[in-house]
Amino acid sequence: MITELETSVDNCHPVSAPDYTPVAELRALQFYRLLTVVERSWNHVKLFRERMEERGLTPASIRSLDDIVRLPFSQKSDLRDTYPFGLFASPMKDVVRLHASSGTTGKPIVVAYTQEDVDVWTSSVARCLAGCGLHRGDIIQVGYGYGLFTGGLGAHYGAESLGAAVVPASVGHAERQIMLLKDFGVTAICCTPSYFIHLIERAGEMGIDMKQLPIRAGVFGAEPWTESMRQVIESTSGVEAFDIYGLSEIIGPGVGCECRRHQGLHIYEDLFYPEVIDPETGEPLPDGETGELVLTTLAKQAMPMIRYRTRDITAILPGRCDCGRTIRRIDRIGRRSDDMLIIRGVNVFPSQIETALLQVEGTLPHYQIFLTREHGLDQLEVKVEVTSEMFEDKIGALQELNQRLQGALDRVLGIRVRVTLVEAHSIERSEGKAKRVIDRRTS
Ligand code: DLL
Repeated sequence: MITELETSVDNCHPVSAPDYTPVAELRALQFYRLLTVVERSWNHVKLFRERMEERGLTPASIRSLDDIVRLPFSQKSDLRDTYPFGLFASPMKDVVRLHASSGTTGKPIVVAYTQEDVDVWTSSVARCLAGCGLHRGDIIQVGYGYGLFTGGLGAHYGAESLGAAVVPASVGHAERQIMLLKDFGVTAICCTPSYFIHLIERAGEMGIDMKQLPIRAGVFGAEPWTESMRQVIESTSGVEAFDIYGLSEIIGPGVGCECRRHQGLHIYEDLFYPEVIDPETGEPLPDGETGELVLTTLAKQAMPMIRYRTRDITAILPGRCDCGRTIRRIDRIGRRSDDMLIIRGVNVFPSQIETALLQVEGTLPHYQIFLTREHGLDQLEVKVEVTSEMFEDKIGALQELNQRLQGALDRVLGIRVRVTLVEAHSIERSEGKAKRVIDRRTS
Protein backbone atom coordinates (compact mmCIF):
# COMPACT_ATOMS: atom_id res chain seq x y z
CA MET A 1 0.00 0.00 0.00
CA ILE A 2 2.27 2.80 -1.18
CA THR A 3 0.57 6.14 -1.27
CA GLU A 4 1.82 9.67 -1.65
CA LEU A 5 4.86 9.56 0.64
CA GLU A 6 8.34 8.12 0.37
CA THR A 7 8.06 6.37 -2.93
CA SER A 8 11.68 7.02 -3.77
CA VAL A 9 15.03 7.60 -2.13
CA ASP A 10 14.69 11.27 -3.03
CA ASN A 11 12.00 12.10 -0.53
CA CYS A 12 13.10 9.94 2.39
CA HIS A 13 13.64 11.40 5.86
CA PRO A 14 17.18 12.56 6.79
CA VAL A 15 17.33 10.20 9.81
CA SER A 16 17.14 7.34 7.31
CA ALA A 17 20.50 8.26 5.73
CA PRO A 18 22.43 5.33 7.32
CA ASP A 19 19.88 2.94 5.75
CA TYR A 20 21.40 3.76 2.36
CA THR A 21 25.11 3.39 3.20
CA PRO A 22 26.97 1.77 0.29
CA VAL A 23 27.43 -1.92 1.11
CA ALA A 24 31.26 -1.93 1.14
CA GLU A 25 31.27 1.03 3.50
CA LEU A 26 28.64 -0.64 5.68
CA ARG A 27 30.67 -3.86 5.95
CA ALA A 28 33.80 -1.87 6.91
CA LEU A 29 31.84 -0.02 9.58
CA GLN A 30 30.39 -3.26 10.89
CA PHE A 31 33.84 -4.82 11.15
CA TYR A 32 35.25 -1.82 12.95
CA ARG A 33 32.33 -1.81 15.38
CA LEU A 34 32.53 -5.56 15.90
CA LEU A 35 36.17 -5.22 16.98
CA THR A 36 35.21 -2.48 19.42
CA VAL A 37 32.37 -4.48 20.94
CA VAL A 38 34.47 -7.66 21.24
CA GLU A 39 37.27 -5.71 22.91
CA ARG A 40 34.84 -4.09 25.32
CA SER A 41 33.17 -7.38 26.27
CA TRP A 42 36.58 -9.08 26.65
CA ASN A 43 37.68 -6.36 29.03
CA HIS A 44 34.52 -6.07 31.10
CA VAL A 45 32.34 -9.19 30.88
CA LYS A 46 33.74 -12.19 32.73
CA LEU A 47 31.43 -14.74 31.10
CA PHE A 48 32.39 -13.59 27.60
CA ARG A 49 36.10 -13.65 28.33
CA GLU A 50 35.88 -17.16 29.82
CA ARG A 51 34.02 -18.43 26.76
CA MET A 52 36.57 -16.84 24.44
CA GLU A 53 39.44 -18.36 26.39
CA GLU A 54 37.80 -21.80 26.35
CA ARG A 55 37.95 -21.57 22.57
CA GLY A 56 41.49 -20.26 22.53
CA LEU A 57 40.29 -16.90 21.15
CA THR A 58 41.32 -13.34 21.93
CA PRO A 59 39.99 -10.14 20.34
CA ALA A 60 42.96 -10.35 17.96
CA SER A 61 41.53 -13.61 16.54
CA ILE A 62 38.83 -11.58 14.78
CA ARG A 63 40.46 -10.52 11.53
CA SER A 64 37.44 -10.02 9.32
CA LEU A 65 33.68 -9.70 9.59
CA ASP A 66 33.37 -13.36 8.55
CA ASP A 67 35.26 -14.34 11.71
CA ILE A 68 32.13 -13.44 13.67
CA VAL A 69 31.12 -17.09 13.32
CA ARG A 70 34.09 -18.06 15.52
CA LEU A 71 32.70 -16.10 18.47
CA PRO A 72 30.69 -17.90 21.17
CA PHE A 73 26.91 -17.60 21.24
CA SER A 74 25.04 -15.99 24.10
CA GLN A 75 21.48 -16.75 25.16
CA LYS A 76 18.72 -15.80 27.55
CA SER A 77 19.91 -18.13 30.30
CA ASP A 78 23.19 -16.15 30.42
CA LEU A 79 21.19 -13.12 31.52
CA ARG A 80 19.31 -15.17 34.10
CA ASP A 81 22.44 -16.86 35.41
CA THR A 82 24.18 -13.53 35.90
CA TYR A 83 21.10 -11.71 37.26
CA PRO A 84 20.89 -8.80 37.74
CA PHE A 85 24.01 -6.99 36.46
CA GLY A 86 26.52 -9.71 35.55
CA LEU A 87 26.70 -8.92 31.82
CA PHE A 88 27.14 -5.18 32.19
CA ALA A 89 30.20 -3.76 30.48
CA SER A 90 29.85 -0.28 31.99
CA PRO A 91 30.08 0.79 35.63
CA MET A 92 26.76 1.80 37.19
CA LYS A 93 27.84 5.44 37.25
CA ASP A 94 27.61 5.41 33.43
CA VAL A 95 24.24 3.66 33.31
CA VAL A 96 21.28 5.99 32.85
CA ARG A 97 18.45 3.48 32.33
CA LEU A 98 17.47 -0.04 33.33
CA HIS A 99 14.69 -2.09 31.76
CA ALA A 100 13.59 -5.60 32.53
CA SER A 101 11.61 -8.24 30.75
CA SER A 102 9.68 -10.85 32.65
CA GLY A 103 10.25 -14.30 31.33
CA THR A 104 7.77 -17.09 31.65
CA THR A 105 9.74 -18.51 34.57
CA GLY A 106 11.74 -17.12 37.45
CA LYS A 107 13.58 -13.83 37.60
CA PRO A 108 13.28 -11.18 34.91
CA ILE A 109 16.21 -10.34 32.69
CA VAL A 110 17.72 -6.91 33.20
CA VAL A 111 19.14 -4.66 30.51
CA ALA A 112 21.11 -1.43 30.86
CA TYR A 113 21.78 1.65 28.77
CA THR A 114 24.35 4.42 28.91
CA GLN A 115 23.30 7.81 27.57
CA GLU A 116 24.95 6.89 24.25
CA ASP A 117 22.95 3.64 24.22
CA VAL A 118 19.70 5.54 24.73
CA ASP A 119 20.74 7.83 21.86
CA VAL A 120 21.46 4.85 19.59
CA TRP A 121 18.13 3.29 20.52
CA THR A 122 16.31 6.56 19.89
CA SER A 123 17.93 6.81 16.47
CA SER A 124 17.00 3.26 15.51
CA VAL A 125 13.34 3.75 16.46
CA ALA A 126 13.32 7.10 14.61
CA ARG A 127 14.62 5.25 11.54
CA CYS A 128 11.79 2.72 11.88
CA LEU A 129 9.15 5.43 12.08
CA ALA A 130 10.70 7.41 9.22
CA GLY A 131 10.65 4.23 7.14
CA CYS A 132 6.92 4.01 7.84
CA GLY A 133 6.57 7.45 6.23
CA LEU A 134 6.16 9.35 9.52
CA HIS A 135 7.76 12.71 10.20
CA ARG A 136 7.53 16.03 12.00
CA GLY A 137 3.90 17.11 12.10
CA ASP A 138 2.63 13.60 12.71
CA ILE A 139 0.81 12.91 15.97
CA ILE A 140 1.92 9.52 17.24
CA GLN A 141 0.06 7.72 20.00
CA VAL A 142 2.22 5.27 21.90
CA GLY A 143 0.05 2.42 23.12
CA TYR A 144 2.86 0.14 24.23
CA GLY A 145 3.30 -0.15 27.98
CA TYR A 146 5.53 2.40 29.67
CA GLY A 147 7.65 0.99 32.45
CA LEU A 148 10.11 -1.85 32.67
CA PHE A 149 8.90 -3.06 29.25
CA THR A 150 10.97 -1.43 26.50
CA GLY A 151 8.01 -0.82 24.16
CA GLY A 152 6.59 2.43 25.56
CA LEU A 153 9.72 4.44 26.28
CA GLY A 154 11.50 3.07 23.20
CA ALA A 155 8.75 4.18 20.83
CA HIS A 156 8.33 7.43 22.75
CA TYR A 157 11.93 8.62 22.43
CA GLY A 158 12.11 7.60 18.77
CA ALA A 159 8.90 9.41 17.87
CA GLU A 160 9.87 12.53 19.78
CA SER A 161 13.30 12.70 18.16
CA LEU A 162 11.64 12.48 14.76
CA GLY A 163 9.91 15.73 15.63
CA ALA A 164 6.47 14.16 15.89
CA ALA A 165 4.03 15.06 18.66
CA VAL A 166 3.84 12.09 21.01
CA VAL A 167 0.73 11.04 22.89
CA PRO A 168 2.08 8.76 25.66
CA ALA A 169 -1.13 6.81 26.18
CA SER A 170 0.56 3.59 27.37
CA VAL A 171 -1.61 0.46 27.49
CA GLY A 172 -5.19 0.00 28.60
CA HIS A 173 -8.27 2.22 28.83
CA ALA A 174 -9.48 1.41 25.33
CA GLU A 175 -12.20 4.04 25.34
CA ARG A 176 -9.76 6.74 26.34
CA GLN A 177 -7.32 5.57 23.65
CA ILE A 178 -10.07 5.94 21.07
CA MET A 179 -11.09 9.34 22.39
CA LEU A 180 -7.46 10.50 22.06
CA LEU A 181 -7.20 9.10 18.53
CA LYS A 182 -10.28 11.03 17.56
CA ASP A 183 -9.97 14.29 19.51
CA PHE A 184 -6.23 14.80 18.99
CA GLY A 185 -6.35 13.84 15.32
CA VAL A 186 -3.72 11.16 15.88
CA THR A 187 -2.07 10.12 12.59
CA ALA A 188 -0.19 6.99 13.75
CA ILE A 189 -0.27 4.51 16.60
CA CYS A 190 2.37 2.20 18.03
CA CYS A 191 0.97 -0.81 19.92
CA THR A 192 0.67 -4.57 19.71
CA PRO A 193 -1.38 -5.76 16.72
CA SER A 194 -3.75 -7.66 19.01
CA TYR A 195 -4.41 -4.51 21.02
CA PHE A 196 -5.12 -2.50 17.89
CA ILE A 197 -7.68 -5.08 16.80
CA HIS A 198 -9.30 -4.63 20.18
CA LEU A 199 -9.34 -0.85 19.65
CA ILE A 200 -10.96 -1.19 16.22
CA GLU A 201 -13.65 -3.34 17.76
CA ARG A 202 -14.24 -1.00 20.74
CA ALA A 203 -14.38 1.99 18.39
CA GLY A 204 -17.10 0.23 16.38
CA GLU A 205 -19.12 -0.31 19.53
CA MET A 206 -18.72 3.37 20.39
CA GLY A 207 -20.11 4.23 16.96
CA ILE A 208 -16.73 5.39 15.65
CA ASP A 209 -15.44 4.14 12.33
CA MET A 210 -11.63 4.07 12.38
CA LYS A 211 -11.65 4.66 8.65
CA GLN A 212 -13.12 8.10 9.26
CA LEU A 213 -10.32 9.13 11.64
CA PRO A 214 -7.07 10.82 10.50
CA ILE A 215 -4.97 7.83 11.65
CA ARG A 216 -3.09 6.42 8.67
CA ALA A 217 -0.28 4.21 10.05
CA GLY A 218 0.10 1.57 12.74
CA VAL A 219 3.50 0.37 13.90
CA PHE A 220 2.79 -3.05 15.32
CA GLY A 221 5.11 -5.48 17.04
CA ALA A 222 6.21 -7.14 20.27
CA GLU A 223 4.32 -10.31 19.33
CA PRO A 224 4.01 -12.52 16.25
CA TRP A 225 1.28 -11.69 13.78
CA THR A 226 0.48 -12.97 10.34
CA GLU A 227 -0.20 -11.54 6.88
CA SER A 228 -3.85 -12.53 7.37
CA MET A 229 -3.91 -10.39 10.50
CA ARG A 230 -2.47 -7.48 8.51
CA GLN A 231 -5.31 -7.82 6.00
CA VAL A 232 -7.89 -7.81 8.78
CA ILE A 233 -6.34 -4.70 10.33
CA GLU A 234 -5.96 -2.77 7.09
CA SER A 235 -9.41 -3.61 5.74
CA THR A 236 -11.25 -2.82 8.96
CA SER A 237 -9.37 0.34 9.97
CA GLY A 238 -7.94 1.82 6.78
CA VAL A 239 -4.58 2.05 8.60
CA GLU A 240 -1.37 1.00 6.83
CA ALA A 241 0.10 -1.69 9.10
CA PHE A 242 3.86 -1.91 9.63
CA ASP A 243 5.74 -4.68 11.38
CA ILE A 244 8.35 -3.52 13.91
CA TYR A 245 10.69 -5.97 15.61
CA GLY A 246 12.98 -5.86 18.59
CA LEU A 247 13.86 -7.46 21.88
CA SER A 248 15.00 -6.17 25.24
CA GLU A 249 18.27 -8.07 25.22
CA ILE A 250 19.39 -6.32 22.03
CA ILE A 251 17.89 -2.85 22.69
CA GLY A 252 14.08 -2.98 22.70
CA PRO A 253 11.86 -2.06 19.74
CA GLY A 254 13.78 -0.77 16.72
CA VAL A 255 16.05 -3.64 15.69
CA GLY A 256 14.13 -3.85 12.43
CA CYS A 257 11.01 -2.51 10.74
CA GLU A 258 9.17 -2.64 7.45
CA CYS A 259 9.38 0.25 5.03
CA ARG A 260 6.45 1.24 2.85
CA ARG A 261 7.17 -1.55 0.39
CA HIS A 262 6.26 -4.12 3.05
CA GLN A 263 8.77 -6.60 1.65
CA GLY A 264 10.30 -7.76 4.92
CA LEU A 265 11.78 -5.90 7.87
CA HIS A 266 14.94 -3.85 7.38
CA ILE A 267 17.51 -4.55 10.07
CA TYR A 268 19.53 -1.51 11.12
CA GLU A 269 22.66 -3.38 10.26
CA ASP A 270 25.12 -0.68 11.22
CA LEU A 271 23.83 -1.15 14.79
CA PHE A 272 22.77 -4.82 14.93
CA TYR A 273 24.55 -7.52 12.93
CA PRO A 274 22.16 -10.28 11.84
CA GLU A 275 22.97 -13.94 11.21
CA VAL A 276 20.64 -16.88 10.72
CA ILE A 277 21.71 -20.27 12.05
CA ASP A 278 20.40 -23.78 12.08
CA PRO A 279 18.86 -23.95 15.57
CA GLU A 280 19.85 -27.60 15.97
CA THR A 281 23.50 -27.45 14.91
CA GLY A 282 24.31 -23.76 15.39
CA GLU A 283 25.77 -23.67 11.87
CA PRO A 284 25.32 -20.40 9.93
CA LEU A 285 22.79 -20.57 7.09
CA PRO A 286 23.01 -18.64 3.81
CA ASP A 287 20.67 -15.74 3.08
CA GLY A 288 17.26 -16.98 2.04
CA GLU A 289 17.26 -19.99 4.35
CA THR A 290 15.03 -20.10 7.39
CA GLY A 291 16.53 -20.61 10.82
CA GLU A 292 17.13 -18.86 14.13
CA LEU A 293 18.03 -15.19 14.12
CA VAL A 294 21.28 -14.38 15.93
CA LEU A 295 22.08 -10.75 16.63
CA THR A 296 25.23 -8.91 17.68
CA THR A 297 24.97 -5.36 18.98
CA LEU A 298 27.53 -3.23 17.18
CA ALA A 299 27.10 0.03 19.02
CA LYS A 300 26.04 -0.74 22.56
CA GLN A 301 28.13 0.06 25.60
CA ALA A 302 26.38 -0.89 28.84
CA MET A 303 25.30 -4.34 27.73
CA PRO A 304 26.80 -5.49 24.47
CA MET A 305 25.42 -8.81 23.25
CA ILE A 306 27.52 -10.97 21.03
CA ARG A 307 25.88 -13.61 18.81
CA TYR A 308 22.71 -13.55 20.88
CA ARG A 309 20.40 -16.44 20.02
CA THR A 310 17.00 -14.78 19.80
CA ARG A 311 14.99 -18.02 19.31
CA ASP A 312 13.05 -16.08 16.68
CA ILE A 313 12.69 -17.96 13.41
CA THR A 314 13.16 -16.07 10.15
CA ALA A 315 15.36 -15.78 7.06
CA ILE A 316 17.59 -12.98 5.82
CA LEU A 317 15.95 -12.04 2.54
CA PRO A 318 18.23 -12.11 -0.46
CA GLY A 319 18.34 -9.16 -2.83
CA ARG A 320 17.68 -5.49 -2.34
CA CYS A 321 14.37 -3.88 -1.37
CA ASP A 322 12.78 -1.66 -4.01
CA CYS A 323 12.97 1.27 -1.59
CA GLY A 324 16.72 1.53 -2.27
CA ARG A 325 17.90 0.86 1.28
CA THR A 326 21.14 -1.11 1.32
CA ILE A 327 20.57 -2.64 4.74
CA ARG A 328 19.34 -6.21 4.58
CA ARG A 329 15.89 -7.42 5.48
CA ILE A 330 14.49 -10.33 7.43
CA ASP A 331 11.25 -12.10 6.81
CA ARG A 332 8.46 -11.42 9.30
CA ILE A 333 8.85 -13.46 12.44
CA GLY A 334 6.03 -15.95 12.49
CA ARG A 335 7.30 -18.07 15.30
CA ARG A 336 9.95 -18.79 17.89
CA SER A 337 11.92 -21.99 18.10
CA ASP A 338 10.50 -22.40 21.58
CA ASP A 339 6.81 -21.79 20.78
CA MET A 340 6.50 -25.01 18.85
CA LEU A 341 3.79 -27.18 20.38
CA ILE A 342 4.23 -30.88 20.10
CA ILE A 343 0.80 -32.44 19.98
CA ARG A 344 0.62 -36.19 19.68
CA GLY A 345 4.06 -36.07 18.16
CA VAL A 346 3.10 -33.48 15.54
CA ASN A 347 4.82 -30.09 15.50
CA VAL A 348 2.31 -27.25 15.54
CA PHE A 349 2.98 -23.52 15.50
CA PRO A 350 0.36 -21.03 16.71
CA SER A 351 0.93 -18.94 13.56
CA GLN A 352 -0.30 -21.84 11.40
CA ILE A 353 -3.51 -21.90 13.41
CA GLU A 354 -3.98 -18.13 13.05
CA THR A 355 -3.52 -18.26 9.29
CA ALA A 356 -5.97 -21.16 8.91
CA LEU A 357 -8.61 -19.46 11.08
CA LEU A 358 -8.48 -16.10 9.38
CA GLN A 359 -8.98 -17.67 5.98
CA VAL A 360 -12.47 -18.76 6.93
CA GLU A 361 -15.14 -16.10 6.68
CA GLY A 362 -17.39 -15.46 9.68
CA THR A 363 -14.65 -15.69 12.31
CA LEU A 364 -13.12 -12.80 14.21
CA PRO A 365 -9.39 -12.39 14.83
CA HIS A 366 -9.79 -13.43 18.45
CA TYR A 367 -8.82 -16.96 19.32
CA GLN A 368 -7.12 -19.02 21.97
CA ILE A 369 -5.45 -22.38 21.82
CA PHE A 370 -5.99 -24.79 24.71
CA LEU A 371 -3.92 -27.88 25.29
CA THR A 372 -5.08 -30.58 27.65
CA ARG A 373 -4.28 -34.23 28.21
CA GLU A 374 -7.12 -36.72 28.34
CA HIS A 375 -6.40 -40.37 29.11
CA GLY A 376 -2.75 -39.74 28.36
CA LEU A 377 -3.51 -38.25 24.94
CA ASP A 378 -2.90 -34.61 23.99
CA GLN A 379 -5.98 -32.67 22.95
CA LEU A 380 -5.91 -29.45 21.00
CA GLU A 381 -8.89 -27.15 21.25
CA VAL A 382 -9.17 -23.86 19.43
CA LYS A 383 -11.71 -21.38 20.73
CA VAL A 384 -12.60 -18.80 18.15
CA GLU A 385 -15.00 -15.92 18.25
CA VAL A 386 -17.62 -15.57 15.56
CA THR A 387 -19.46 -12.46 14.45
CA SER A 388 -22.66 -11.64 16.33
CA GLU A 389 -24.71 -12.07 13.13
CA MET A 390 -23.31 -15.54 12.77
CA PHE A 391 -23.99 -16.34 16.39
CA GLU A 392 -27.58 -15.18 16.16
CA ASP A 393 -28.06 -17.21 13.03
CA LYS A 394 -29.46 -20.69 12.92
CA ILE A 395 -27.60 -23.59 14.50
CA GLY A 396 -27.02 -25.02 11.03
CA ALA A 397 -24.82 -22.10 9.97
CA LEU A 398 -22.68 -22.45 13.07
CA GLN A 399 -22.28 -26.16 12.52
CA GLU A 400 -21.30 -25.54 8.95
CA LEU A 401 -18.74 -22.90 10.00
CA ASN A 402 -17.37 -25.24 12.63
CA GLN A 403 -16.85 -27.93 10.02
CA ARG A 404 -15.13 -25.52 7.66
CA LEU A 405 -12.75 -24.40 10.41
CA GLN A 406 -12.08 -27.94 11.46
CA GLY A 407 -11.32 -28.82 7.85
CA ALA A 408 -9.00 -25.83 7.42
CA LEU A 409 -7.10 -26.71 10.60
CA ASP A 410 -6.92 -30.42 9.78
CA ARG A 411 -5.48 -29.61 6.37
CA VAL A 412 -2.79 -27.33 7.77
CA LEU A 413 -1.86 -29.28 10.88
CA GLY A 414 -2.63 -32.84 9.89
CA ILE A 415 -4.16 -33.62 13.28
CA ARG A 416 -7.66 -33.60 14.71
CA VAL A 417 -8.55 -30.30 16.34
CA ARG A 418 -11.59 -29.53 18.46
CA VAL A 419 -13.07 -26.20 17.38
CA THR A 420 -15.34 -24.32 19.77
CA LEU A 421 -17.15 -21.30 18.42
CA VAL A 422 -17.76 -18.66 21.02
CA GLU A 423 -19.65 -15.39 21.08
CA ALA A 424 -17.90 -12.12 20.24
CA HIS A 425 -16.13 -10.72 23.34
CA SER A 426 -15.95 -13.96 25.23
CA ILE A 427 -12.18 -14.25 24.85
CA GLU A 428 -10.25 -11.97 27.16
CA ARG A 429 -8.63 -9.03 25.34
CA SER A 430 -4.96 -8.36 25.92
CA GLU A 431 -3.47 -4.92 26.38
CA GLY A 432 0.09 -5.96 25.72
CA LYS A 433 1.28 -9.21 24.22
CA ALA A 434 -1.66 -11.51 23.51
CA LYS A 435 -1.74 -14.81 25.35
CA ARG A 436 -2.75 -17.21 22.61
CA VAL A 437 -1.74 -20.56 24.04
CA ILE A 438 -2.97 -22.03 27.30
CA ASP A 439 -1.21 -25.28 28.01
CA ARG A 440 -2.97 -27.29 30.70
CA ARG A 441 -1.00 -30.46 30.16
CA THR A 442 0.54 -31.24 33.50
CA SER A 443 3.70 -33.03 32.47
O1 DLL B 1 8.75 -6.94 22.64
C1 DLL B 1 10.30 -5.16 22.18
C2 DLL B 1 9.32 -4.55 21.26
C3 DLL B 1 8.44 -3.61 21.74
C4 DLL B 1 9.32 -4.88 19.91
C5 DLL B 1 7.53 -2.99 20.86
C6 DLL B 1 8.42 -4.27 19.02
C7 DLL B 1 7.53 -3.34 19.52
P1 DLL B 1 10.60 -8.24 24.58
O2 DLL B 1 9.49 -8.06 25.54
O3 DLL B 1 11.96 -8.51 25.11
O4 DLL B 1 10.78 -6.98 23.68
O5 DLL B 1 10.16 -9.41 23.60
C8 DLL B 1 10.96 -9.74 22.50
O6 DLL B 1 9.03 -10.50 21.25
O7 DLL B 1 12.21 -12.05 20.74
C9 DLL B 1 10.03 -11.87 19.63
O8 DLL B 1 9.85 -13.22 20.00
C10 DLL B 1 8.79 -11.07 19.96
N1 DLL B 1 8.60 -9.99 18.98
C11 DLL B 1 8.92 -8.70 19.08
N2 DLL B 1 8.55 -8.04 17.95
C12 DLL B 1 7.99 -8.96 17.12
C13 DLL B 1 7.45 -8.92 15.81
C14 DLL B 1 9.84 -6.44 22.84
N3 DLL B 1 7.33 -7.80 15.11
C15 DLL B 1 10.33 -10.88 21.72
N4 DLL B 1 7.01 -10.10 15.28
C16 DLL B 1 11.10 -11.22 20.48
C17 DLL B 1 7.10 -11.25 15.96
C18 DLL B 1 8.04 -10.21 17.78
N5 DLL B 1 7.59 -11.34 17.20
